[in-house]
Amino acid sequence: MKILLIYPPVLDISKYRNFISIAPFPMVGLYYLSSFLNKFNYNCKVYDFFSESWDHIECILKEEDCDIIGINCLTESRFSSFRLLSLIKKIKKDTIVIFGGHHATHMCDQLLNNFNIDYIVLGEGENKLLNLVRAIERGIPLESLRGIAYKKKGVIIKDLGYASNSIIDLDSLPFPFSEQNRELFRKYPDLKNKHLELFVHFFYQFAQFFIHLFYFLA
Ligand code: B12
Repeated sequence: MKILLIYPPVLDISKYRNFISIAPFPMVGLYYLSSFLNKFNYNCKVYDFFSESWDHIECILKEEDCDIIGINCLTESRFSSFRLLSLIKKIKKDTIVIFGGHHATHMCDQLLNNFNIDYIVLGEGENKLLNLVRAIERGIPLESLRGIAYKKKGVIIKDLGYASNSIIDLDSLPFPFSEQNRELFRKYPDLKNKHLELFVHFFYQFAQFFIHLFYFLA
């Protein structure tokens, strides 16, 4: 089974391109998932579309042959996740789409009711995604799976055992980055030359925190 895991573009790059607030560091979650699945002999690859154009993304999706696509969904980048989902459902109708990440976990009912998502993995993903992929491959009933949400005959089925299947010994996980995918880091700003911007970023985040706290307490 071939699986693609995708980070959608973050926010509107055209609007924010000069501001480092937007994910200056590569994300790690999907790389952990991919190296974990590959350890079990799946063919899993990650695309980080951090700053890619939608035309480029469409070309890559058309070229890639895969059975399952997993999409990361955070609150701030959720609209990109939804756009990616529609694109996949338009050009790769039979591909199974799985969502995961913080927004998908906590808003799973809303997402399943409003979008054509096949499955949502709730919370930590490694064991749950492996079990789900195996179940899809082998036709195992999904009711037995922990930490998965999906729709069956219009009804949402979800197992909220987020913490079940958690990996206790994190050192047992394979290292997320291989020599090949290390080159992906190229698309991120060179942090060595960005101290000032980093400072501005963290100052901005702190200021936002206190403004929210002020409004909350007032
Ligand atoms: C480190 C960090 C960052 C780093 C990322 C560095 C990195 N190497 O990943 C930086 C500084 C870049 C960053 C940026 C942002 N972050 Co941040 N970040 C975190 C933090 C502290 C840890 C994330 C992490 O690495 N976790 C470890 C990895 C292994 O876990 P993971 O990514 O969640 O992935 C696992 C599961 O979620 C799941 N999973 C995830 N995606 C998928 C997809 C599929 C298909 C499946 C099956 C499973 C799955 O499986 C993975 C493995 O178990 C979290 C807080 C937290 N405790 O998680 C906040 C957090 C994720 N960030 C948050 C926010 C808001 C942001 C920003 C929007 C901030 C901003 N205004 O710019 C940006 C947006 C980034 C983006 N791409 O959209 C929020 C998200 C809230 C939400 N509801 O979505 C969090 C939860 C903090 C919070 N409590 O507010 N962040």
